[in-house]
Amino acid sequence: MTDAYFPLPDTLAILGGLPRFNLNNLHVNLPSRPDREKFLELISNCVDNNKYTNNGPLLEKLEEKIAHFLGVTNCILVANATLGIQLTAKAMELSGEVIVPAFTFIGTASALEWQGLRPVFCDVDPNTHTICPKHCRELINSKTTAILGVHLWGRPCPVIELQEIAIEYNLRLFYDSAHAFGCGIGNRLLASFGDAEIFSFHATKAFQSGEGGAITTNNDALATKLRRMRNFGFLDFDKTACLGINGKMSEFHAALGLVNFESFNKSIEQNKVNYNLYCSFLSACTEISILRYTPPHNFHYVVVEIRENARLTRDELWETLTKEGILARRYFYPGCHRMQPFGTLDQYKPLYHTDQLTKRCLVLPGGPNIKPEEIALVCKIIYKAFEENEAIRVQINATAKINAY
Ligand code: T4K
Repeated sequence: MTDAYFPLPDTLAILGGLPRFNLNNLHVNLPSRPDREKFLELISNCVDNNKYTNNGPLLEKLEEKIAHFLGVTNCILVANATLGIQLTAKAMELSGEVIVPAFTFIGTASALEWQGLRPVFCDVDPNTHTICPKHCRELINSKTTAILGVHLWGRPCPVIELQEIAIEYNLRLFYDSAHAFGCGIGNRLLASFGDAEIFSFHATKAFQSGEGGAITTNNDALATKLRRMRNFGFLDFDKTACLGINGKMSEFHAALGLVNFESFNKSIEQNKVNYNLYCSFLSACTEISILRYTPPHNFHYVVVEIRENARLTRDELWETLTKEGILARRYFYPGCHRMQPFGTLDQYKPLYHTDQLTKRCLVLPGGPNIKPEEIALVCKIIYKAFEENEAIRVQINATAKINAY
């Protein structure tokens, strides 16, 4: 590492220096930028054709492209992944309890609760961060009707073991694939495992349509039901087949999706370059480890784990970075089992590995738009923070005491 490339901060902001990113904060997963001209052209077509939503041509085109790309029979675009999970749970007529990892975004668990289902929180494998099949088995009882695995950070769940459990206990199995667009196992992309998979196309995701999501499945009957349910249950004008809701994606969102779809491969190539830069810059840092990905992967989340014996805790490092304008995120602290309405910070059912990981993980600014020099500076600040651990701890403790009065 050369100092010309890494302008060494004299004094860290937490110790009184100037924040390095004071003009423009550095965010996690900044949205990928669409080709403006193509996007505006599609939007302008919507206006010319007076077609804004309800199974429009852009939505149909995007569904077709995604299904083909992911190698799955059906892609049902929806307004967002949270609604996608709700629709899928409803369409599969789940009841009682659904086993789900607690180490995930709160939306995964809320979607179940919103459907009147009881999320039963499962621990995760500390190496993969995905649902632990052994613990999953222990949680099954007569009220269990399904397992909802989460391909966290785009790392695949143990799909074969989960399928075996589902068959053995006659459970439905579906996946929250919010992070996992373009990720896979061997040469099979995630999309067709279990009964269905649900992707998020939120602005902060590797593939984004502003807001949006997709349900993918090889089960044609389930897909037909989902398409109806997404549109109030309509079968035809004036005729409904089932209970439905408004879960549709608009043509504007589909337009953004179509444009971003064209540049998706380029965008994840850039993610990979940026991710590899982090890996090489931080390779000498013995206090943190970067979560590794096996291709095919979108390399979208740059997740580090702060080791137990590190000179700063995760929260101390997080506070130090935040003061510099580096808005790293503590996803998914403190775990759904310790968040309302499922539990509180003090009252919760402990989950050993989840409780460890939610205290140790930090997501660093990444995505396709971050510049190499920004990555370099983030890494330099991380090294410096560990070196200055004592002063940082004194400062954080002093601030905490002042705030307590
Ligand atoms: N399952 C999992 C495992 C998930 O992670 C998620 C969503 C879901 C299910 C549900 O999917 P959706 O129903 O949303 O489709 C964000 C996202 O809102 C959420 O979609 C995502 N996971 C979660 C991990 O992150 P916040 O509250 O952390 O987002 P926010 O607004 O702080 O944005 C993150 C950063 O991105 C900011 O630092 C600024 C930047 N940003 C964000 C937006 C929206 C921009 O620069 N421009 C933007 O337009 O939840």
